Amino acid sequence: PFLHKVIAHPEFQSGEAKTTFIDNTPQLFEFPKLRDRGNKTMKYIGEVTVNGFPGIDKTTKRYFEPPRIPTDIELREDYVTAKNILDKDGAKGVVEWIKKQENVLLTDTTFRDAHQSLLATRVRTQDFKEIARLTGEGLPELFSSEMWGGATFDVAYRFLNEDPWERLRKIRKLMPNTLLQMLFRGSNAVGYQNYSDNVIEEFIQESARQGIDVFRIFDSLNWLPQMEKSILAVRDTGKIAEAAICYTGDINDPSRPKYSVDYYKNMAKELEKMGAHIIAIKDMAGLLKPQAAYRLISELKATTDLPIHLHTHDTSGNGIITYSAATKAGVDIVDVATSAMSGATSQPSMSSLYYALVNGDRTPDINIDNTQKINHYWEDVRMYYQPFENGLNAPQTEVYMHEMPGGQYSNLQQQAKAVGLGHKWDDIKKMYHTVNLMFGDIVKVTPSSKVVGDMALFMVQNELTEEDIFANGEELSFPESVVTFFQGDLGQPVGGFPKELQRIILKGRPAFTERPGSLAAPVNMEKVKAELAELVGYEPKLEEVLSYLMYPQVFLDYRTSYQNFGDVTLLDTPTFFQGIRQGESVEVQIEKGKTLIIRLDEVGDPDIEGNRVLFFNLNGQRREVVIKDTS
Ligand code: 3PY
Ligand code: ZN
Repeated sequence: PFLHKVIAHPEFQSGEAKTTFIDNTPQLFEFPKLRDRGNKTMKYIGEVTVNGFPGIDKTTKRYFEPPRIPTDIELREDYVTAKNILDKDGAKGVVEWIKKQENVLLTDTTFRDAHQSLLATRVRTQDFKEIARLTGEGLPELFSSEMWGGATFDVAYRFLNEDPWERLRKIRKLMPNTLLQMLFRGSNAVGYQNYSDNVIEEFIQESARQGIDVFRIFDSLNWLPQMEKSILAVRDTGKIAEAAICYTGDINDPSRPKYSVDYYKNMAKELEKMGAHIIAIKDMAGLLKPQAAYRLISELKATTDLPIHLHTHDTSGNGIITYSAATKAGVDIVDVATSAMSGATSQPSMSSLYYALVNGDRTPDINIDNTQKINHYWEDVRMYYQPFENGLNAPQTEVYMHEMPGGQYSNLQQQAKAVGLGHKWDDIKKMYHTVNLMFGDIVKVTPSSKVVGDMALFMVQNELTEEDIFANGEELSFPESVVTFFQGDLGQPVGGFPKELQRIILKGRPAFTERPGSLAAPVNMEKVKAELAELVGYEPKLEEVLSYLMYPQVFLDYRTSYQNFGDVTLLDTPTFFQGIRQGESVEVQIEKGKTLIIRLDEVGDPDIEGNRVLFFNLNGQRREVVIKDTS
């Protein structure tokens, strides 16, 4: 019947139909398009139903009540948000506005660092979409929402079959009056290696164009030359350049003089000179103890006129005390997460901080009832992701020993499990500490923290001690990331590389001390675009070229998965991770007013090649899908 309608159409009959025929008469093509989307969606559901999702036990399906979506968020009419000020008065206007605030301001990290640090970055766009608008409307006083960058870019493609740019666009639309903030790894952008300067600039421009307002820029070794291009590129877009100083060590510990108060003060001054609008202290592991926080923030406030934004992780359980001390010392903004997604390796809780400061000085100006209501939603949604929990549900003061970033903790744990070293996790944490000292006590944050993690895994896996490395290192073949790190690929660590270890690891290979970006030729974007067009079979958008430059194989795999399964972001999370069982049905809203109702009637036995026929019912029509059972 579909073909008959097309053939019978006068334009088709006239023999003049061009490709615009499809655009001009979409109603004729709707049915097959819908059918195609239905087939792809059933293929995905069939695939997870039969073969499971990586990291999730497929034998016992878990069922959930729908999350509590708040229905009675109180609105604050006419409130002028930080985003409204940016759009009207620019970055300078926002800086002036921050300085005028009496209360401590909040950044909500629920959409980025919180789930990166608790749930291996696995929270899906579908679950943000449900709550984003209510968060923007219910918490207009927030300075910003951190919702992009860091590991979210890579994990979206790699594990969630999602396009991170699409996530950005969706959240942008749902939160028009909230500053959207991203974490940007300086010359490493959202990757693990250095990129040419023009790639960094293009990435920043495109991210700003698509909705990022605040770029938190850091370098994984605190090496200033790696940050300058990014700061300037952000300034050029008119958005806010927040330059971050990574905090490590302990300024109050006289036995660790390398990272002293003066070290941080000097860095702040340099970043101010480079053009930063805001200075962030990025305490990625949660090492900043309360009294050190008071001292550091007081000294920084006396050093620079720029606002200070403090980021910590609550791994030790001391986060709220640290923020309370920092607030007393005059910190302008602190990073918190909704309670159900806070604590442990994540940020301290937004509502705990509110109550810690209520009826006193500088209490955050938020609607605490709205905060609680939004938190109910997250209490429920977090359950979906239970298989990705890192198991750390109590304070762990051991972090002061291993100094592992909150965002790395769950990732390295997964990496260890993947190579069969899950049971050696305690040894790996100790080795991480040893490796840091062997490397000369470096700043550890993505990607430098990954190098330390790779080396620690390598040593535990091969049962090597520090002495073994120095005695027999010539015969060992070190992980690639370790070799390129010692060559200078990530830049120069504070105080330089330890010479003897560098000699052992490089085995005569050259090392350089120049900024890697200054050695790399600019990337010919047109050429890369043509290369990608060849691979995907259509003219890619700039954002796709950038994704391909950051993660070539991951991006191509995502495209293949998209070809096979279509837009899987539309599935609810329990179905996405676990599929459906015989007799169950699921509704997938693919567009406003267009819903697929998919029921699984029967799962056939595998044939000799392992193929199973799955009998579905799609909107009342019987359908068969063949899935290869890989078990
Ligand atoms: C990242 O770069 O992903 C981080 O979260 C660093 O803390
Ligand atoms: Zn962090």
